[in-house]
Amino acid sequence: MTNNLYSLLQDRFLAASAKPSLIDAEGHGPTYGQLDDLSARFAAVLRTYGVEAGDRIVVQVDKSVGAMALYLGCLRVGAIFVPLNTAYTAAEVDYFLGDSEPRLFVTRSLRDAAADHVLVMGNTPDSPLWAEALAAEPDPVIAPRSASDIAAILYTSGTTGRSKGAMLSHGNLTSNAQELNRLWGFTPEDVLLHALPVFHVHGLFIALHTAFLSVATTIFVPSFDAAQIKALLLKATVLMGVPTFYTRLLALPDFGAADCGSVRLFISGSAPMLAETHRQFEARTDQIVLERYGMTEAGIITSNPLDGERVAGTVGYPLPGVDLRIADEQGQPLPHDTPGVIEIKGPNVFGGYWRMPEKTAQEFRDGGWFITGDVAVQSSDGRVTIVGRAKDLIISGGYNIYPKEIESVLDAVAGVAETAVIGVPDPDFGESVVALVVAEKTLAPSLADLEACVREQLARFKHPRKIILVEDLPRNAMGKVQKNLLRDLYRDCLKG
Ligand code: MLC
Ligand code: AMP
Repeated sequence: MTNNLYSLLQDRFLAASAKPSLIDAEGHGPTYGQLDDLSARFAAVLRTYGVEAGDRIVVQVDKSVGAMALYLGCLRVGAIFVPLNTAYTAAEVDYFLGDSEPRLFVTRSLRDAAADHVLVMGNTPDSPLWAEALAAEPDPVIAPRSASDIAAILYTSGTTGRSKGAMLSHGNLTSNAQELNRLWGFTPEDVLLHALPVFHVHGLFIALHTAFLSVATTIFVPSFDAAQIKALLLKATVLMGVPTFYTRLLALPDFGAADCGSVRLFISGSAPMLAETHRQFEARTDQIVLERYGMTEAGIITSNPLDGERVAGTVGYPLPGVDLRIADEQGQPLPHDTPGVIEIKGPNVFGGYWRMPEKTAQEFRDGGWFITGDVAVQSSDGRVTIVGRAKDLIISGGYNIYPKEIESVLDAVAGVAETAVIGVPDPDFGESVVALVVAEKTLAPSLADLEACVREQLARFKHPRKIILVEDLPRNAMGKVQKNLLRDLYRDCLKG
């Protein structure tokens, strides 16, 4: 018996082979049978490049049916899929290639890179790798995999500024997909509206695996455009998104209940949704958004209920099979209603960071508890409310941005003495990045130098919306920069 996730998906796909799988806004796209066939062709091509089970395949391509067939092809071969944000700069990508040592790097345009083979794929079937797959004979073999074999590595930035590759196994992905399928009541009649990127767990695993397992049809659009989503909601039953999706829909003056008649479920996560957004959404649409909480390292961890009460500002209950506790800094469990860090254990929790045993050991406690870094309270009935973060992290439009990474880039600019990067409230993205820079006494850097350096090295979404030169940074008695004071001081600096 194999635990390859694709074997489970294939059973479902072939039982509903005539059903549309991933369709575009006009309703065109492969059936589940055709998606299975296309993934077998990608698997054949991977094997011609010598890809074997356990090899890494780094993929930085646009969202498309071909990209998803490539992902499924990797599962078939037992290769490890390593998706990268399309916004990453060459400098960022080079780090991931060096760290993961892939057999193949699939990219949008040809470039020199540290991989055995560099293959090009665009978002149309005539682009090189996709065309090669279409011309190949389907390879029906599905590599046997155990539940603990790695299916994907997803890089997440770290508080040290160095990205870590979270290793997710076939067992991790399968258990979370099955649980969510039940919990959110997915059926083959569902139509999922999908506007998320497919290089993060939200768009790739949480959304797609759930739809795939129930052979629901997915309307698969390249990115989020509020007016287009409003129109497509008329054909959908479920929308999954980050809070920015909902604030942008609410910003459309004519968005309301008439647009949502066929939708049974609106789900939000990846960042906190303001209680005010929940309230406005319900007032405008008569629908209560179901908020859930997740993480790259574990997929979905808690969810508000499908049938019970959905409470704004809370993230609901631990998924069945997930053990969750609120603990102090030493890992001692705390009583109900007492703030502490969320620690979790369960079949969805990753096995560790790629080639970083020490980092992995730091983030797990004895007994296998993973320290999430999110601060929450849990009420006596088990409901979890996130109240803060123990990790220095900014979440902008659902993307995680680690201040340390930006500080390291700015610190290296000539004339910079020290820096502090903070998140300030932003009505669209939830939080936005602001950098405070202290210049050296003798040589001050220009704003243009600082901006140029950031532009060259970091993806656009990480760029500070404002860089402010300051005299000094406030510190506590231990000499640590007091970011909470800076966040208060500069909270309105982007306004006006
Ligand atoms: C785009 N930009 C962003 C940004 N997205 N800047 C900061 N934060 C973001 N999230 C940049 C663009 O490059 C552009 O630069 C400018 O900001 C404005 O772009 P836009 O056109 O308004 O943005 P858009 O392309 O519409 O994207 C916004 C978005 C997108 C919210 C739709 O960011 C998105 O899809 N986010 C989802 C992220 C996600 O999937 N997270 C899940 C992580 S998994 P310029 O040059 O034009 O100024 C996870 C676990 C879990 O967290 O629980 O799910
Ligand atoms: P990522 O590492 O990109 O997977 O982001 C995971 C982080 O997003 C979590 O550790 C939380 O800090 C945050 N997050 C996800 N969902 C929610 C939510 N519903 N409310 C608050 N924070 C969330």
